[in-house]
Amino acid sequence: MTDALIRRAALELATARRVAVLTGAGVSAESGVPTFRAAEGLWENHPIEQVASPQGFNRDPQLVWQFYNARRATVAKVTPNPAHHALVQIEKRFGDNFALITQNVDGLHQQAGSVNVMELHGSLYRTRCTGCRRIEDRGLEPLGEMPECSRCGALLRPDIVWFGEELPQTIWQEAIVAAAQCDVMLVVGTSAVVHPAASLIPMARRCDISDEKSTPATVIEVNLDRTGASDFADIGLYGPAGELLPKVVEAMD
Ligand code: BV8
Ligand code: ZN
Repeated sequence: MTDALIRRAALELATARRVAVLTGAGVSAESGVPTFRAAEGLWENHPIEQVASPQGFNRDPQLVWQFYNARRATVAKVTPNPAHHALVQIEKRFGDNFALITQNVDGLHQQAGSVNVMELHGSLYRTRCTGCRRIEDRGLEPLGEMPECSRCGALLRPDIVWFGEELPQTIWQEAIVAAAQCDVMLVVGTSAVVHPAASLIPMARRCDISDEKSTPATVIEVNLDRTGASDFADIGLYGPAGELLPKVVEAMD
């Protein structure tokens, strides 16, 4: 059953003009990066509002930095997996007609070689000053318990979009255009719970009426299980992305 679905997915991709990909934590799972909502996931041990909200940061910035320093240390030790590499292969085939929209903050897509990456929720690599708002790429070096700005001395925060915070508007607008104009949207490793990122999937189905081709995009979901996005998916490939995506790419040739 899966082989036939893989061939169908490969055919849809091979005949597409524009491809958009939406990834979530599941695409990094086989690299060893914990996801959020699985058992033992990140949110199980760290209530969201405590460590991924501005209120939580204002209440206990040290706890928040502990959470993010630990995630930076984890990501520093892992490498991209075959799912990341398969997406690089697809981008190479489509060039400028390819957009990779990620909810992930681990930088593994870029490390694998993806170029057109839209980070909807920021990056573990960057800090933002709570005083002068300077944004810096600090790699994944340890930042200390309460890192301060070298320019104004104010407390730094991760340059990450927390719950209740707006997404970076330029990137969000680019993601909307990519979703509306694509012929195929590949949705990989997301529970499709978080908005507005998850709304890109129905957006792709509705298509971009200003575009000459007004057919809705074909949505292909790659996930271990069915999710809230599955109802929008024309093709569902259920299993590890690190195994399925390379097979789809291989079948595209
Ligand atoms: C905003 C940074 C307004 C943190 C993140 C009620 C209904 C709808 C929406 C809301 C609501 N109440 C509140 C909201 C809004 C809220 C929201 O969506 N809440 C959810 C929880 C209901 N959204 C917001 O607050 C957003 N902001 O709305 O602002 C606004 C507007 C204008 C002006 C001011 C304000 C901000 C959302 C961003 C929050 N930040 N990340 C950090 O990362 O440290 S979100 C967080 O969840 C991560 O970014 C993560 O990427 C994202 C989504 O999770 P997933 O990536 O999907 O990960 P998850 O673990 O859930 O799932 C993994 C999947 O992979 C699973 O399906 C699993 O089966 C699969 N998988 C596992 N292994 C594999 C695999 N698949 C394939 N292969 C494998 N090997
Ligand atoms: Zn500063």
